[in-house]
Amino acid sequence: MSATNGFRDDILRHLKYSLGKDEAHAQRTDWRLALSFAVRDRIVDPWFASTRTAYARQAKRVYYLSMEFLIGRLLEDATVNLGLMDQADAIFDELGFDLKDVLSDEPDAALGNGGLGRLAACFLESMSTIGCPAYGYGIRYEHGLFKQSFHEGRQMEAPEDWLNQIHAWEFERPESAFRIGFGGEVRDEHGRAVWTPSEAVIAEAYDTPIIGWQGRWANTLRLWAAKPENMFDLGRFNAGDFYGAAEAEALARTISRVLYPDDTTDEGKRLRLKQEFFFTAASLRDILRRFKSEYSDLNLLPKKVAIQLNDTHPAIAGPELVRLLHDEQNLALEDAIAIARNCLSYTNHTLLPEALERWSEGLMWDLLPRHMQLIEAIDADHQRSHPDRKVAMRGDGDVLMGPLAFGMAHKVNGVSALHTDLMKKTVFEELHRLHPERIVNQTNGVTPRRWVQAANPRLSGLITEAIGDAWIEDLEQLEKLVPLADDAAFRERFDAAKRANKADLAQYFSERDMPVDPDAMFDVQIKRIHEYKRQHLNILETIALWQAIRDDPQGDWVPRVKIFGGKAAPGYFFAKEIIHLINAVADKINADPDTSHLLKVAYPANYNVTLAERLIPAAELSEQISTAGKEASGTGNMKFSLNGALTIGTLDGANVEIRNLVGAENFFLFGMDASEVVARRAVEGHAAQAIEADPRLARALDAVRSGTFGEGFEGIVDNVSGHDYFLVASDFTDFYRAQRDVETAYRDRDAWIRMAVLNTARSGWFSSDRTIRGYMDDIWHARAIAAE
Ligand code: GPW
Repeated sequence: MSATNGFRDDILRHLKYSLGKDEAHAQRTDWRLALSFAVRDRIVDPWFASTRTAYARQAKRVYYLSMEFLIGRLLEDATVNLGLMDQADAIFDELGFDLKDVLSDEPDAALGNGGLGRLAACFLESMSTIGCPAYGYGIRYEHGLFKQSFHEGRQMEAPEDWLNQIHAWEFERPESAFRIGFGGEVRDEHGRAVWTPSEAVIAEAYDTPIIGWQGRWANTLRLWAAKPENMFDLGRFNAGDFYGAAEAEALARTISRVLYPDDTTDEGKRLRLKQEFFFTAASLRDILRRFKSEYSDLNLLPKKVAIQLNDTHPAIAGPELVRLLHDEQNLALEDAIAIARNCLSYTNHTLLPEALERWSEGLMWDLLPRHMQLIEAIDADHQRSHPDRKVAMRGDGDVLMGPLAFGMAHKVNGVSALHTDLMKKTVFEELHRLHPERIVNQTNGVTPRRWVQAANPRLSGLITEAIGDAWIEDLEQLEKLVPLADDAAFRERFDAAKRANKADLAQYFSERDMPVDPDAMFDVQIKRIHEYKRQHLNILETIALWQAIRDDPQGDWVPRVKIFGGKAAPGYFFAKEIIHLINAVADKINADPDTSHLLKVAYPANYNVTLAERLIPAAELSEQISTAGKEASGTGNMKFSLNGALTIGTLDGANVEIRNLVGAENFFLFGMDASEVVARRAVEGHAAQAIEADPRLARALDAVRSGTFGEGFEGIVDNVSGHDYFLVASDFTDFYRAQRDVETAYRDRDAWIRMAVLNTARSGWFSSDRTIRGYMDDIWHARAIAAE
């Protein structure tokens, strides 16, 4: 019997008995599901063991509340973490299938927009790897982030439908359900506030186990689905009113129907507030239920429960926990506030004013009347203890969720050193002065299991051969690669891995009508489309480069493929214009017979986690070019550096820390820093000045304005040459210079690879394992344990 037999038998058994499929008729999806069930079987025991151990040890549990979990596919991650990849490969080989093909059948679970949601997913995996007892809590959106396609270069949005097939990873828990109310009124009953909501929905739990590296520990991701209190109105149905009979159900389900497609801008919609309260309230009730099943003294709560708020989206947790403790558990208000604060902590992910959530007091009174009373009380309580200061949780008729979350948290963290520093100096300046111990930094990280081990098998194989495999759970061991940067044979193999990844990507592009030269430099900017991320700076530089090549087609140019990927929020007009321009420039440049062997633009539609896993291992240049002071951290930047891409970037977010670690000589820096940005903005006519001073920029803008790439781009030209809040014009000249430095460096392939090796070798600090340990030590005071 070969070692794969048990596993193989399980796959075949699931195909037959769980899916009811005969081997002879099984399709790719059937095989994928059979494999998923067989892998899932192997998660259940460690999952139970973890849960039991956490109970037995009376361990403190961490609860990570997030509106978004951008998980992507789960099968490969789980298979890798259980060490089953080779077996699975061999089994499917025998069955006559390509494992890769089977894995790629899984839909990409896009229950998030971008960095914030992906960070939550990396954190879940790291907490399981470390053995930190934890639950992720969020919403089980029926429809994740929309599918993007391009029509005549413009973004089209189609609904995403990941639940339209068997979802192998979740367990429905109809017995774990809570009634969540909205609206209604608050009455005083003998000095006690009694809230009677006017409507209610049921939050029902769905659990997904998240297995850590080597299957030692598994935590739970618990997502809430909204269901009606009463399935349907039989009376109305029997009376022939079929629509009316189903109305209540449809309305209730709306709450978990769709993920809001906004990223760093707040829509301010009533439904969004309902979603936030819905999952936060259900999670808190679940947390209290679990706590009360083990302990009776509520004063123990902060010793046993740490609740992390992923941005302000779950910030209503402050007042809701106070309400549960005070109104429902009869603690004194001051005690309820103190206990809640000692359980809660809050991560801030942006300083952009338009992204700081605020809800009108009118809406709050209407939807959450008791919470509004408590917010007034919490605010007053805070004002009382600091009578000389004016730091309100309310302003201009709005509840300010940042200050509310700050006030109700014992720790508040930023996500990179620069961002945390700016938090202290800007949005939370006054609150920081009052509570100088409260703000701490936890620089973001990414899980090396998914972003190196699984996504880049060629590189991970090479690393493991060179230094053993301990790096997978102790990423700073990559340092051991540093001396190998000077080893010609190692560099050659590193280069070979990168070239093979590039060849795979070139193949993928060519199958999608985007032929590219696999020997050209692969220059990648993948992230949400946003003004502050400045994809328009990148495309203007592309235009200027194209014009320069056309001027001198015989020049010594470095062939390049400019790769873009990303979605725009459907209502974000300017971002959509940028997408249109990139596609229009791609059409023009790619069709230019004089330059297309030297410069191509590739913009694959529907960028998602799965596409990122394909692009990042093949990237050579990572574009991290946001206006300094605007990108809180970035996490893509870390994935690139780990996979041996060099960064061209500003001193923004975690770029600063990447550059410090990999070395300034291995990083292409350009542009103004955060304080220069502020000063520059005060210069009247800064954009016009910059354009006047740089004929290349002027010419690129002229080409756009005069219709070289078609019509409809006045908005972008007017913005860059007018108000230009994000200083595209002022940073252009230095960006162009840095891009030429990149080319000079790239010409010496061997020196380039040396720099790439050093990027990989010195990026080990960016593991989300390190980040989670930081949260555990500084914020949660939680300890890792081993399952028994
Ligand atoms: F606005 N981020 C995000 F702060 O992806 F809430 N979506 C969001 O809605 C917000 C932030 C919010 C990102 C940051 O832009 C990025 O810089 C950071 O690396 C990431 O969150 C994770 O911290």
